[in-house]
Amino acid sequence: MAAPGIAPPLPPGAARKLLLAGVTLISVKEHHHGVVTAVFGPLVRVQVGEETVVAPFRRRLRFLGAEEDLRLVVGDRVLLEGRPPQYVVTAVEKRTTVLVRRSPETGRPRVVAANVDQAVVVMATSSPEPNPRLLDRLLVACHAAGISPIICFNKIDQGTAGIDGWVGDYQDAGYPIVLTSARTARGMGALKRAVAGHTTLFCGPSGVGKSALLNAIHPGYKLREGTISEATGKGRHTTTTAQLLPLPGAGFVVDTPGVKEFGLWNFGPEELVGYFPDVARWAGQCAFADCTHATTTADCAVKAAVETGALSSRRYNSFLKLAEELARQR
Ligand SMILES: Nc1nc2c(ncn2[C@@H]2O[C@H](COP(=O)(O)OP(=O)(O)O)[C@@H](O)[C@H]2O)c(=O)[nH]1
Ligand SMILES: [Mg+2]
Ligand SMILES: [Zn+2]
Repeated sequence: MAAPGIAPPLPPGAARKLLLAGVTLISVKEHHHGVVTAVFGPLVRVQVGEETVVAPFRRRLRFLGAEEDLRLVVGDRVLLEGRPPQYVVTAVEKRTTVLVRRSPETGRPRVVAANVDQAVVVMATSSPEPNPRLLDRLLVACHAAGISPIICFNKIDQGTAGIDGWVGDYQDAGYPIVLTSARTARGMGALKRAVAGHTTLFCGPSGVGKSALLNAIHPGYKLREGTISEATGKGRHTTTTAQLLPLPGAGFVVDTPGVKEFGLWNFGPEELVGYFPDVARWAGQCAFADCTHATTTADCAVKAAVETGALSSRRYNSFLKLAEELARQR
């Protein structure tokens, strides 16, 4: 028994617990909620209510979810301390979705954006030439992230010859498709309806018209558009950082820099079939529960569908290539 007026000795660990409790108390004292709209090295732009602030972030940021990439990205919901306009970002709320790519430099996961619910994957019908293999990768990455993809073929004012041979593959797979021209505004009504009320990431190669489409959705964005070099047909990189923009009405859109490649992250070849809706449809009918739909010849419903033309051989080959790549990454 401790003598009256003298505090009993603290049990081991209690001081630390009190300290932690104290720290928690301090951090909940005066915090604000915001959403990251752009990241510039050590500073982030954050929407806090009606206000846009540029703030630094704590070196030891507290992530409230178990995240793979401990760096702030656009779309992150954050807690800030301080008083306007002197804020510091102290914590990051659990991310509901993350679109993750494997960094081509380090091989590590890099989150492109957090908390988006759908993605518009943009390809031009020409200049730059559409890249269906990259399109397949981006679609798979969206499925893996739990983000609904919409395919947008832009620049239809230049004709659709570049996609006529294979656009049907994506219709058969059940993807929503919009054909647009940011230049003539054709198809823009459908695209606007598709993004209204959602948080939508625009992704795809450089020069396909992502920024132009967003400017056509809302001219107030005044996003810089690239110029197409006549000689190479390649867009110049004008969007250098992703940014989150509020839509008039409700929702947000995210403009992203162009991607040349997109490394897949954090799932194995056996999950891939679930991310190819057209392959999955036939895989469900396959006689072998553990069929990889690749090497087996007899009774594979997927291979049979390719042979009869019910499943696109181009999509099937894309599936095989990605499955091999994922198996190598093991
Ligand atoms: N002909 C045509 N050109 C377009 C269209 N959309 C964008 N562009 C042009 O394509 C170039 C690249 O556009 P940009 O929006 O910067 O592409 P991003 O890199 O995907 O953001 C610019 O010169 C745009 O004017 C379109 O629908 N038709
Ligand atoms: Mg751009
Ligand atoms: Zn099979």
